[in-house]
Amino acid sequence: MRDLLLRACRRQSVERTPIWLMRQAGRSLPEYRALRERTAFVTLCRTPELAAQVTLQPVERLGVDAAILFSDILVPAECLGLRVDFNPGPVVETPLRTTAEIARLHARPAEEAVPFVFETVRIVRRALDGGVPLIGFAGAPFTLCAYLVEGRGSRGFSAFKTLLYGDPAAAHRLLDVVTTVTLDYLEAQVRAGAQAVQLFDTWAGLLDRGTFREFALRYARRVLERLAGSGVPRIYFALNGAHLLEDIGDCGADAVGVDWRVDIREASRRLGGRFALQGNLDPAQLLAPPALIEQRAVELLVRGRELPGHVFNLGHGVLPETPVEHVQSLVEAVKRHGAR
Ligand code: 1CP
Repeated sequence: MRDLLLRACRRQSVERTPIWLMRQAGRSLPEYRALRERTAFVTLCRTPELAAQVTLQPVERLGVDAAILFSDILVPAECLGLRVDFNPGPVVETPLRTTAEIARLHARPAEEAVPFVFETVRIVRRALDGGVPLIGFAGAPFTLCAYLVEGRGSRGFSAFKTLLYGDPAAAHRLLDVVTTVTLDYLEAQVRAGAQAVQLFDTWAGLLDRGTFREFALRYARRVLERLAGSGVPRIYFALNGAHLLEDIGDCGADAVGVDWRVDIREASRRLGGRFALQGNLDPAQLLAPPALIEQRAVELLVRGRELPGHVFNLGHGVLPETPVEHVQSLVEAVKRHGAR
């Protein structure tokens, strides 16, 4: 197996810095756009053969060192009986707003509620056949709850914050149920064959340190610590989390993703030097000409050599308008200059 990613996450020695990219599947790939012209996003997520095909597209086209399961963070909402549409981001049909709605929630086992996810994992693993590892993922409990309460992506998530600050007991009850669902969902991905997992805490950066610890970190840590026994590397990524790094040091993961707003060496210091780091090129750098992309890649690789482990990635997802040739040139540059 080409296990550079797994070894880098575990801070073991690697011959070369591995690279994969958040949102490496999706609109920047012509073959994804072609499939999407004919097929709705939810259908892609719910049809194992199609989801597997999309998962594999960037591995074939870009030569990245890992595949990441193609799905969406809102898929496990189905374990709670909640309906989600995509337009293009997730929209929850009836957002959870009252204590009574939260008290009524009941979690079904993920293997029963969303079996297509685990079938996708099995198909991808067979197709990869000992090649690059497959990363499973979930939204962190805080971020998933943000969508369940707000109903959709939002600038400040004020409905969600109204619940957090106005009725913390109900918020904790919701976070608790969602944590159970998230853990079950990730454990089932690992049983099906996922070889690493990433927890995306996309909206955690909306919080100050104290509320981050209370409503986000606590629940992410519960998921990550309970996955320790599964033996797969665990990555925690909080977007916009530079002000939270000292706290993120308590997340219980093997590796921490950082966005581009912070120098990755400073991030490592503030995390106590205890983690492999993943990141952190600004996704918009990929809009520049390939020669400049190569320069930025080399600079980041040099910084990465000072870390206990480095997984090259962007600081957030590939922008849909990125020319695929530019993404390819980034991967080639990391492979050419990434010896460690
Ligand atoms: O129209 C389309 O084709 C759909 C666009 C799209 C795609 C390609 C969405 C809707 N989701 C995805 C796939 C996806 N989502 C992956 C696949 C694997 C890969 O990275 O290649 C992953 C890991 C996610 C996770 C995800 N979905 C996150 C966490 C990571 C992040 O980006 O911060 C979040 C916040 C979402 C919500 C979401 N889903 C889709 C969109 C456009 C959004 C964000 C916008 C919003 O909040 O409204």
